[in-house]
Amino acid sequence: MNPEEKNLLLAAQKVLAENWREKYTIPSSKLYPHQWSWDSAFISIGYSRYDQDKARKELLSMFEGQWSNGMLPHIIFRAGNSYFPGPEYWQTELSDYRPGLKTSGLTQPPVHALATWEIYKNSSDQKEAIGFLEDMFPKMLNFHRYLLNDRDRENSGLATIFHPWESGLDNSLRWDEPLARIKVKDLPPYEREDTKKVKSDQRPKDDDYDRYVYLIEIMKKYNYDEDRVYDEIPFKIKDVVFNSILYQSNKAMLKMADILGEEKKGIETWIQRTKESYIQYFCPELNDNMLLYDYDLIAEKNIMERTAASLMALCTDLLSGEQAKSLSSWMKHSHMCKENCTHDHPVFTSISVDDLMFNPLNYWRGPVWININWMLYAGLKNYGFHEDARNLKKSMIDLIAEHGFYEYYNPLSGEGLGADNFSWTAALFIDLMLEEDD
Ligand code: 9WN
Repeated sequence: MNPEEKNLLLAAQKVLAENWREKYTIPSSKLYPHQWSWDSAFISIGYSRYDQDKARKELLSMFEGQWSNGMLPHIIFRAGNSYFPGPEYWQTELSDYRPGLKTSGLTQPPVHALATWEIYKNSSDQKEAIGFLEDMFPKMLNFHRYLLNDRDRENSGLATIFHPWESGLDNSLRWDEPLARIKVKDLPPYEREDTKKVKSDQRPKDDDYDRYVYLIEIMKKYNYDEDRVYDEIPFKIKDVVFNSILYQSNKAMLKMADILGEEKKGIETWIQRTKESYIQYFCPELNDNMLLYDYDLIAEKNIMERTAASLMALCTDLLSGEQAKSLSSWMKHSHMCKENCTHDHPVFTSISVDDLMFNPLNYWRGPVWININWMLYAGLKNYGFHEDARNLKKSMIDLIAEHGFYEYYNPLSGEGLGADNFSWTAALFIDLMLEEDD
């Protein structure tokens, strides 16, 4: 590593050190002062490269918030800092399943088993690593059981999400149509905190927030009872990103079960079910380029928006070599990338720059996100597209090196947007810098 790279690595570690709070890491002090679920998983992957103790604490502390029905909430409210909606708004005391800690009442993509596996692989102390697997395995099994039972009435091996926040890609174009159908009634007054801290043109619209809040009102009305919410909530999606991650996480669970000598049958059944439904739900007419589209259970149709989510099959092992090749060549020739960049190779945008709705500044509606690119990078490597993977890695590193550790980036100028000193950007940067080259 040259001195410049060393400095960058130290700068990334400094971001994480500043955001570390005894046993967990906040995503960013400006906007997100609590502990978030999938953030914790990405962050722990970064720590696993240089501080195993923090990596383990990060994930274990996240599961302190797990509900007794297995649900892992998307936020644990740790400190008194302002965020809307805060614990007093969620009123999770309405649920019989809530934990002792204050949490939100919905979940986020299950990246945790993948992260646990990375921590295990990157550990140099075998005994500690196994002890960690032993601690994590039952918790994650419970979480996945919840997702594939309570959240899969269709028995499809694909979990249903009830809220855009559960996708992690909150105001993605994919949710416009399902959200537009929702008629908001009797909304209690509320005040947004986010737009006091970040310019509003970089954040979701007020109309979207009304719907986010309204969906929580419905969950509260039914005391977070999964069955009743499944019946009543007007947003029910089989999300392709969420389920691609869940499937790969189950594969990681199998490897852990092997090491721990745990029963594998249940996990194998889930995997088999997902395998049988994945293409049927997400890629109804087998198209040549294998693009994937979420399935809207209420409208009973796919959401035909081309976004980075359409590429996520690459992060699973569900494609044949041929299918992966056509998806990756579609990626190369598509406009899902930062076109006017100064680098030789693109990083992927959240939606196509050709799309009429493309907005280079607004959150999940155009900007570049490092976690999405990092997952696509892993997918390219897994399918053996090593040169493409190397190019993507270099572009991510260059983008961060030039513009800093931001939440997201303007694809046209590279400018950092949203929150600064953003933890998962720093953590995944560390992972890229410290991984061994293929
Ligand atoms: C709502 C913390 C989270 C990420 C999400 C991202 C954003 C929250 C918000 O920040 O969502 O959960 O207030 O906008 O969309 O992916 O986990 O970094």
